[in-house]
Amino acid sequence: MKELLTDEKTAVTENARAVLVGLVTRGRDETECEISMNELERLLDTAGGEVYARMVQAKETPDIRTCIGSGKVQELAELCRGGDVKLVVFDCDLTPAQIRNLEKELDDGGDIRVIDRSMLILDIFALHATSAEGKLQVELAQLKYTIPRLAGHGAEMSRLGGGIGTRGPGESKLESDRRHIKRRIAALEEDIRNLEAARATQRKQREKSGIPKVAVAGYTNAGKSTLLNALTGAGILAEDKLFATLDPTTRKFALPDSTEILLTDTVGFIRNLPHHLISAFRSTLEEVLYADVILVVLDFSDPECASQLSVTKQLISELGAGDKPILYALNKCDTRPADAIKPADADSARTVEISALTGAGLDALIEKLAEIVNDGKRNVWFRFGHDSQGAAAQLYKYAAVLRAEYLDDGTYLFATADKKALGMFEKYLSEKPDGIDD
Ligand SMILES: Nc1nc2c(ncn2[C@@H]2O[C@H](COP(=O)(O)OP(=O)(O)OP(=O)(O)O)[C@@H](O)[C@H]2O)c(=O)[nH]1
Ligand SMILES: [Mg+2]
Repeated sequence: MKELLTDEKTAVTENARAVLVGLVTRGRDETECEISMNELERLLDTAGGEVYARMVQAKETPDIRTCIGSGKVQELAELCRGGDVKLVVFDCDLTPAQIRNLEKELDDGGDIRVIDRSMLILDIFALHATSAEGKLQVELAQLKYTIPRLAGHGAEMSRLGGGIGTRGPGESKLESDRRHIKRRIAALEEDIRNLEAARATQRKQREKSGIPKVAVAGYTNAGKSTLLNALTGAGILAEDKLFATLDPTTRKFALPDSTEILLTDTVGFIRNLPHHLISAFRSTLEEVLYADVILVVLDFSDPECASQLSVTKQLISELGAGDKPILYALNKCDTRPADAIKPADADSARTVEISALTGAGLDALIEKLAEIVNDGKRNVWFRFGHDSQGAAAQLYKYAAVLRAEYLDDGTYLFATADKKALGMFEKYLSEKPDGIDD
């Protein structure tokens, strides 16, 4: 069977106008709904569409038939008719039956398409997948999403899709044979397993080399790729779009003490990430599992910084990497509001404000990273006055002394000290003495 994801199906329909629909329910208050709707608008923009109008209904529980109440469906139909809108995007997940009912009731002979948040995210993934593995993962996620939705779709399935929510497997192909799709899913899973095996071999080689691994993770659009580019000149596509990066990229980076580390850029997180997407992209998302340290990048200029961090931390722990040391980079400090509050969820001793764009704070970030990578070891200067020469001799026992300078005001020792040594010799910690070469 021919690969379903073809270029023809990933063509963007620019400026598709859409009505966005959200629900304020018992478990989801107005603020939460608004945050999620703002994000939905950005997702739509990334997919190449634009918002015509938003509609929000407060409802204890979603309607089984149409998600929103019947009065609202009529209102929505009028809104679409008035604006000649052919696309409706629901912020919550819709069942196949809800999609069918809504499309039927909204449609007065036209061709209104109803999709949900998951389908929109899948669409963006289809648009941004570049590597073979990425494309396979997207196709798998789309097929897994589609198959339970095939039941009862009957003749409607023959409508050939186009534009937002239809990228990937074309509907007319899907109707042709359900078994075909199941076989395709099995074949995709097999291909992905093979690629995973190749990736595991690479990973093992890296592990053997003993080079510490740092995964750059965080909410989508936080600036992960920009940071990796700034540090290593990796040349990864970084842009003001959600999910610009789908494939992990790894680059070597030398810390100031010349320890080499591997930095890996990873796919971004988002709230309400569809589960089938997590399972299809598991091997890509799992990069954080094999890291020694996770560098969480946050967009400090975004008012939602704190909630984005909690989504990020939750996903990291769901992936099984919750016990790894984390360093927090509060990025975009060049454009953050003056009164931005540091998220309480981030360990303040391990938080550095940076701008991946201007380079501000990157030295401090690298220093902190080196500290964590070396498990608290730091390269520091100590000064021992003339009456503390005994202590200076002791330092040689507890730390690796890299350099000694005998100056008028005492002996200066530059050493790699671990936590214990740093504690023992804390009172001798010193600035680098003036007038000596690097
Ligand atoms: N002002 C400002 N913009 C930044 C900074 N870092 C990144 N950006 C911008 O933020 C946008 C997203 O950056 P990316 O590096 O693509 O973000 P990402 O986290 O890799 O995003 P995804 O791969 O889409 O998940 C781009 O337009 C960057 O130019 C920063 O420090 N300051
Ligand atoms: Mg990126």
